[in-house]
Amino acid sequence: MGTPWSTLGNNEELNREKNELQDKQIRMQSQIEELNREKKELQEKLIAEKKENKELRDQNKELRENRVSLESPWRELKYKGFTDDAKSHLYEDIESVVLPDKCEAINLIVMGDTGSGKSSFVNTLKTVFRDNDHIANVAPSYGTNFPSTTRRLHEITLKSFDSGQKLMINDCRGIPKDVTERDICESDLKNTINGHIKKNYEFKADRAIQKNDGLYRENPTISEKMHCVLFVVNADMLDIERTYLTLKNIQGYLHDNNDIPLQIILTKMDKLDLCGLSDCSGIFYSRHASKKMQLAKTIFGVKGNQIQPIANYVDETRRSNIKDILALQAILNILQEAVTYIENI
Ligand SMILES: Nc1nc2c(ncn2[C@@H]2O[C@H](COP(=O)(O)OP(=O)(O)OP(=O)(O)O)[C@@H](O)[C@H]2O)c(=O)[nH]1
Ligand SMILES: [Mg+2]
Repeated sequence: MGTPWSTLGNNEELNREKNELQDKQIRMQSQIEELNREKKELQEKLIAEKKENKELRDQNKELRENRVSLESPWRELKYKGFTDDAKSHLYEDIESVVLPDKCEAINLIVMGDTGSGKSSFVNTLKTVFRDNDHIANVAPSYGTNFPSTTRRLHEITLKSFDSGQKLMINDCRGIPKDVTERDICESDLKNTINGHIKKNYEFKADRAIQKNDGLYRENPTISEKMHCVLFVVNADMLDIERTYLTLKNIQGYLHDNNDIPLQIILTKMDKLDLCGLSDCSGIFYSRHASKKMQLAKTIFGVKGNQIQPIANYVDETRRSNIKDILALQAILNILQEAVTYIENI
C-alpha cells in the first residue's frame, strides 16, 4: 500500500520548515559571532581609551606637579643670583685657573645626537668669552631637519690665557641614526678624542678615517689630544627608554683611556617648565629641571656635578646674565676637570 498523499505533503512541509529553521539558526549564529566580534572590538577600544585617559591624567598631573616650585634649589651656584657681580666673579675664577705647563692647549670636544645643540653650545661659550655684547655665530647651527649640520671637525679658540696657552673647543658631526653610519662615526669620534684626527677633517657616512688619510695624525702630542669630552644632550627629549649606545660606548672608551673626564651638557633647559616663568631665572627651583637632572644621572651613571644645565643663545640679539652665568659656571667646572686630568697623566 502506498503512502497517502496527505502524509507526503506534511513531510515536505516539515522538511522545509526544518531547513528554514536551520538556515535561521545559521544566520543567528553568524549574527551572534558578528556581535561578539563587535563587543570584543568595543571592549578593546574601551581599554585603549581608558589607558589613553590615564596617560593624559598622568601627564596632566605631572604638568601640574612640575609647575610647583621646589622649596630649596636643586643646585647651589658658587655665587648667588644671576647678577653682574656673580658674572664678574666667575670670569675672575676662570682667569685664575692655573694651567699645566706641559700643555699648550686645553682641548674640549662636544659630541651627541644631531640637533642636540652642540654648535649652539660652542656659540654660547664663544659669546661669553667675547668682550662685546654680540652673540657669536662661529659654529653653524641651522635646525634639526638636516642629517647633521656640522660635517667637519671644527676647531674654535674660546680663550687665550696670559700664559699664551689656549682653551679650544672642537665641534663635530652629530651621531647619525643609521646603525652602520653610527659605527663609522663612533670610530672617528674615538680617533678624534685621541688626537689622531686633524682639524677640518670631513666625517664621512661610508668610511672612517684611514691611516693614509692626509688629515690622520700618527703620533699626537698631549697638546693635540682631548682633555674633556662633553656629551651634549637635549633635556627636553631625554628618554629613559633610549640606549644612547654610541655615547655609552664612548663613555667606556674614556674610562679605558686614563679616565678622560666626561661632562654632560644638558641643553634646551629653557624649553622645560621653569616655575611658570618665561626666562630661566627659576631653573634651580624647577621640579621639571630637577627631574631631568636625575634622569641624566640615571641614564649616564654620572654624578650631579658632571651635569651642566644650559640654555643656549639661539636667536637672541642681546646677552642675558642668566644664560651667561649658566655657561660660565659650566665652563669653569669643565676647565677645572680638564686641568686636573692633565696634571695627573
Ligand atoms: N630653545 C633652545 N633651542 C636650542 C638650544 N640649543 C640648540 N637649540 C636649537 O636646536 C637646533 C639644533 O641646534 P644645533 O646647535 O645646530 O645642533 P647640533 O647638535 O650642532 O646639530 P648637528 O650639527 O646637526 O649635529 C637649532 O634650531 C637651535 O636653535 C637651547 O638651549 N634652547
Ligand atoms: Mg652642529
